[in-house]
Amino acid sequence: MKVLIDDPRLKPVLDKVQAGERLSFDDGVTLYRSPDLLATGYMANLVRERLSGNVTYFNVNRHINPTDVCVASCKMCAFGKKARDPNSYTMSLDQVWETAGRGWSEAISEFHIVGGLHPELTLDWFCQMLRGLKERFPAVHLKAFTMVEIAYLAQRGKISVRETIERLKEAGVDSLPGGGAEIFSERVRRIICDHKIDGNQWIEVAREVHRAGLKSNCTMLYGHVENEEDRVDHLVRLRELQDETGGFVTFIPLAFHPGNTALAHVSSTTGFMDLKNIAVSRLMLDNIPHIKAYWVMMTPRIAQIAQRFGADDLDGTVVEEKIYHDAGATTSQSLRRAELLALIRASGRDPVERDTLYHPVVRDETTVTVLV
Ligand code: V47
Repeated sequence: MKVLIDDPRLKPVLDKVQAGERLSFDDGVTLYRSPDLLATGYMANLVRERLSGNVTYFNVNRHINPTDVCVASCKMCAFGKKARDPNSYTMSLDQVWETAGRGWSEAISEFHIVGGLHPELTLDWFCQMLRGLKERFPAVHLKAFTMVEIAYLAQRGKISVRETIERLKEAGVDSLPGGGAEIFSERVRRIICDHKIDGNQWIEVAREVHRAGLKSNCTMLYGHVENEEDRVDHLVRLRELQDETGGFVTFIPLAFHPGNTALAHVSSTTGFMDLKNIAVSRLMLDNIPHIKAYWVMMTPRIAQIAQRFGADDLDGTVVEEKIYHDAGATTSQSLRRAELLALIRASGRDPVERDTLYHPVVRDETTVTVLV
């Protein structure tokens, strides 16, 4: 089929995409530098439809952030606070369990649990938290702890990363979210998050997680001080690990929100940039099944368009979001299931409710069945 391309530099990339060939580092940089968003989106949509057809996935989930106390001081983060800060909080176990149940209905299939690097909460405390959640909500999938939190718990407990993961798995962790990856480039990490594990360590923890038989997501934070090469390097390193382990389920490009951070002078990302990141990641990450347009971060309006630029997932109802709202996000803190359905249908896609690992969820008025 003849495809209209404004930017002739994209022609060799189009040939590869049409032939189902892997794109190179240089192709990634070319895509990022090209102003031809429509051609990039066309190619990403081709790949997206090869993988997921006309379906867009979503889930019914709730975020829980047990504490915002964090020993790191990442310049890109508005969420973490010092323990001495009167505005910081740390939930008791009872409060975590009570928060999980607040507004809870049979519908919720996932708790997404992440928090700061708290200097006093131990691995045992988190294992108790997980056991308590499983006892109270046995059908809910626990997607918990970023690679950064795992590394910190291991370091504090003076045990290996492998043992830390095994203990959390035994206590009830079902999979891991993709946060904390930011951008792997050392130059950039020194500026935005020099207090936490480096890119190689993030990859190493993810490798251990996958070796332990757990799936995880992965992310990339863009729109701060990184350049095109940094982004492509990040994507290629995730792609390499995925070739090795196959453990990543979904990739989520995260737009930097500068509000209330030490990088408040940085301009917010544009809709153009948000769509470009969705499209380029779909094209580069040929071995990761799903690309998520996280509506909290990119607004429901852009997330809706993203479904035609490479994304096949919109995340979920979320219910209570803190990390982006602390950094000035103006989106709502939750969407109802019916709103997600309407958003997806209005862009001509077929909504499919999924659980965390993409098994379709079937509902009638009172029960939820996960088709495995
Ligand atoms: O880890 C922190 C990033 C992440 C800011 O796995 C910021 O399904 C923008 O990882 N501006 C948390 N981003 C969100 C996240 C996530 C979201 C939805 C789904 C999944 C999943 C994962 O947000 C953090 C960090 O990388 N972040 N501060 C900020 N100011």
